[in-house]
Amino acid sequence: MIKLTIDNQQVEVEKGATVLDAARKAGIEIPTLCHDPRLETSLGGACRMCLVEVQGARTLSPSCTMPATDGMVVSTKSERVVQGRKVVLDLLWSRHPHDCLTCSAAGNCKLQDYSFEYGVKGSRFENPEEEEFPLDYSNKFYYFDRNKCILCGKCTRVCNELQQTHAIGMSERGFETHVTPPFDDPLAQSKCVSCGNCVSVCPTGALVAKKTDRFRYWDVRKVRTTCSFCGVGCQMELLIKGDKIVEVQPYDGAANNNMLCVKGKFGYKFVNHPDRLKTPLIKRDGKFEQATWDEAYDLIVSKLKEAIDDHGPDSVAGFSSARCTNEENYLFQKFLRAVVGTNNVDHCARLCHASTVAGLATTLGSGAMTNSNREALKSDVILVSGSNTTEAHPVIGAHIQQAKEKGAKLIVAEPREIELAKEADIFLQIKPGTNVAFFNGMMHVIIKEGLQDKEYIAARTENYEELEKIMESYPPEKVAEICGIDAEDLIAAAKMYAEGERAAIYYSMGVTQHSTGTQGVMSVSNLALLCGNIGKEGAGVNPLRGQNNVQGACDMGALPGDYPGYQKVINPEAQAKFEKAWGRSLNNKAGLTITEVVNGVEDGSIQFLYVMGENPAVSDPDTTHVEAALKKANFIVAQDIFMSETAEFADVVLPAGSFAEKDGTFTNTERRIQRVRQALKPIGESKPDWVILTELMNKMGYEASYSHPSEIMDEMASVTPQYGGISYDRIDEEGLQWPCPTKEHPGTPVLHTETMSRGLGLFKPADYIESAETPDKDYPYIMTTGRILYHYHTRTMTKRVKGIDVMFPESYIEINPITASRLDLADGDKVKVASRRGDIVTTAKVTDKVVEDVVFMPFHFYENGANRLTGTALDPTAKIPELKVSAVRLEKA
Ligand SMILES: Nc1nc2c(c(=O)[nH]1)N[C@H]1C(S)=C(S)[C@@H](COP(=O)(O)OP(=O)(O)OC[C@H]3O[C@@H](n4cnc5c(=O)[nH]c(N)nc54)[C@H](O)[C@@H]3O)O[C@H]1N2
Ligand SMILES: Nc1nc2c(c(=O)[nH]1)N[C@H]1C(S)=C(S)[C@@H](COP(=O)(O)OP(=O)(O)OC[C@H]3O[C@@H](n4cnc5c(=O)[nH]c(N)nc54)[C@H](O)[C@@H]3O)O[C@H]1N2
Ligand code: SF4
Ligand code: SF4
Ligand code: SF4
Ligand SMILES: [Mo]
Repeated sequence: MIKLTIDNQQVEVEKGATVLDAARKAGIEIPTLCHDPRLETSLGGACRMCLVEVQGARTLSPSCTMPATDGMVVSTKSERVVQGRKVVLDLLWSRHPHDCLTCSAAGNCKLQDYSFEYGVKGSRFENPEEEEFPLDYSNKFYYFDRNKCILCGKCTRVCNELQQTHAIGMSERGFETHVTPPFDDPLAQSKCVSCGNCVSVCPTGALVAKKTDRFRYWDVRKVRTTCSFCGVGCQMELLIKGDKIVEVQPYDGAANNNMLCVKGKFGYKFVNHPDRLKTPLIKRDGKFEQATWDEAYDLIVSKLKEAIDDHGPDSVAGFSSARCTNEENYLFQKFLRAVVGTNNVDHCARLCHASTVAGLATTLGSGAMTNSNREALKSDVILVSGSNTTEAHPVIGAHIQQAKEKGAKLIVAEPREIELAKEADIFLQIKPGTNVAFFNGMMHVIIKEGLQDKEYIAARTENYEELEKIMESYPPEKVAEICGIDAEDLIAAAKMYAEGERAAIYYSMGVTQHSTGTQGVMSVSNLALLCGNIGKEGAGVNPLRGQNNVQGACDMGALPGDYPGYQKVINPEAQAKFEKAWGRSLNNKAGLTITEVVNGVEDGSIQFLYVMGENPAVSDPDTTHVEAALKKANFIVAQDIFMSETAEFADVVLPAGSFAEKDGTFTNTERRIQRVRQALKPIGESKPDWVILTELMNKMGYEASYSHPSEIMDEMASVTPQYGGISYDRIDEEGLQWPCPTKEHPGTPVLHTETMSRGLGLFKPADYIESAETPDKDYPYIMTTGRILYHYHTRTMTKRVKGIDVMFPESYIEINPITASRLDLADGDKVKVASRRGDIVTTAKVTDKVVEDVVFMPFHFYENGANRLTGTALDPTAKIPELKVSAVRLEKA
């Protein structure tokens, strides 16, 4: 430890700390314009606002780069220091417009604040001839005003060091220095991904979010909450003026390190969009009419009772929502199980990580991400497969890129040349549907080279013999042939992974959404076990969970076979436990999955379907079939924040409050339970989902009296062992990671450290099986589907964010240039795409991201959507559809 004196105060800090760190530790405020604790210290010191005086030194020094040393005596407020800072401000004003009166950054500007504090009104050095630079207004979400730039360099460093997009830098020298994309291109033509992380750190009004509402920063309220898009679980503050969100700023949560992506930062405008559902609607003669809550409830209750009485409780089914809170998911499944008497409850995890839940539960005993978001920074090798991380989990993608820049090795196994593939040490462009062969090939090489972790295998696993036997038949040449890769690359990747001390695997839909998805997941687990990579910091098997609360929806038992906490409905002890807790006798037959419910709706065995926060008319495979079923349905309730394509088929539509209008919790991909806080009154007559569900329980004669979601949390913690120690008090500032069984438990960042949840890690080898559909003469191309950075799923929210909608208004298909020329297609041409399910006309996007016989479509669109083409082949264990492989035919339209 190092001891120094600052402003007569004794301070002790670790070696390596700067004087600024030491002062902050002692609670002494030193002004800074360019400092950000996340950035590399040695590159700081640009603004010189943090000058301090060190006893014995001739000149003042910036405290942010000066190492604290033993015995140092520092003054942060001496007359010399104050004069020095005034000169800094004076110089800044010499080139800065006096626009504070009309500047939209006023109130959120450090230059303004410090000028006030130090009494600096303008500059002695002012140059009235200064030319005025035009604004760069080209980006859809923010603009750059070079006139207000003070060259602190924070934005460029955030973009380069943290976000890792390298879109902007400092150009030229001396008086001409300025922030810009390469070649002085406009921002819109740069690599910028509109994350806004530069905007969030700009200390002045140089980088500013475009605003639709004029507001002053001193007029807004800030409400801390959790992002409602993806599973990274970024923490943010909503800036509220009146009844509107006017801006979003990142907050420094454990999962996001003060970063956001474009959706979190700029995608909030759906909340106050005029299209929000504002009253209940009842369909009469094919047309929706406004109704009161009582009318809607009465109709729902009578139809629900009719279905139960005439056809039994199993004629009722519900889709719960990974967009809703834990508390709402808990109530939804409780409603179906305890009030209706059926286990027919499922949600989008079925289309997503059902194979992870099944696969990892078998091999490790817990179907969740083993490690934490920011542990990528501790890995020395990172293998990414079937995860387009920088687009689907952007903040985790940035962490992986940071790790790579710090020296970690990166291996990417993917059918598309995604962003991470461009930076990878080894990129294996595997054919869609060949994961099991690929992972088996990796293991074959590792075993052959003797690189497996023999001690770990002996101590912590079982069934190794079977693995060794099956892997024998996957020599690199054979696997290379199946996967369409180079055998040498496979060998090199296997060695690189095996030689890592802390080798992490990140995977997502490219592994799970296959008819062999569960085997793909278990193969990932086999590979990690083989090299002793489970139970270790910086390593692990990391399924990136997709939706903001899909981890929580699974944890809460929105699954047909599981009560909260994965307690099985077929287990009599679990049944007895919940019968006691809920005071009703419960059904011990596992319920139906999403795709089975859709079939049931079509054949009439499901009479009543309750859809809360899901949009299967767009997100389920084979849209034509789904629509036919929904059209035939006897009775549908849709509870949503917008009139979704699914809600159009409903008989009753209930308007729900969005994430900004309710309290609750979301559980992110790293199992962290984080608070969601109400910032606005529900829009119109809408009600938070938990209120609707509570009222419906009572209407159905089941007493429920929750006055706040924290009471639901307390009930659910009492029946869910993993959440046993969670309460709102404990997670107020920082969320906790489950398992957290008791009030004293600190939460669990890394799973399976001592033993696996199931005891020993189980090797579950499988042979490679082809996808259900492979290309043939009639349908010669493999189509794979997925996401893009800007849109979120079925676009109910992102199509209502203007900037996003303008950029990606309609569906398209990625086609390799050779394939395009074979079909006489140019970029932007219309192309007809047909599969065995149907055909669509979309726009060709010619790119070498995909290889010749593979095409890719984002699935976000309803019109000419990818799911018109996808099929319903299922993984037999997890019942997840094969959304990643369909055979298609292309022709110029
Ligand atoms: N911007 C945005 N972010 C999102 C979402 C969103 O809609 N928009 N949705 C969220 C949700 S719910 C989820 S589940 C996640 C999904 O996150 P990801 O799984 O990362 O997203 P996808 O684009 O579906 O698929 C990832 C990659 O799998 C590859 N792939 C296709 N077939 C195969 C294969 O056979 N093997 C391998 N190894 N790879 C293959 C595709 O080329 C694609 O790049 O994203 C979450 N984040
Ligand atoms: N071809 C293809 N299809 C796919 C995939 C793929 O990769 N390829 N991926 C699949 C995956 S991984 C997933 S997760 C699914 C996602 O499929 P869905 O879950 O159906 O998609 P979302 O658009 O997220 O639907 C959520 C709905 O909830 C509403 N909503 C938002 N917030 C709230 C709220 O607070 N309360 C209520 N009541 N409603 C709310 C939204 O308006 C929207 O209508 O799609 C799947 N479909
Ligand atoms: S950037 Fe700050 S100092 Fe400059 S005009 Fe705007 S509020 Fe004033
Ligand atoms: S918005 Fe993000 S990607 Fe674009 S310049 Fe700023 S930090 Fe870089
Ligand atoms: S990375 Fe995910 S959680 Fe974070 S801001 Fe983006 S969408 Fe929201
Ligand atoms: Mo998902």
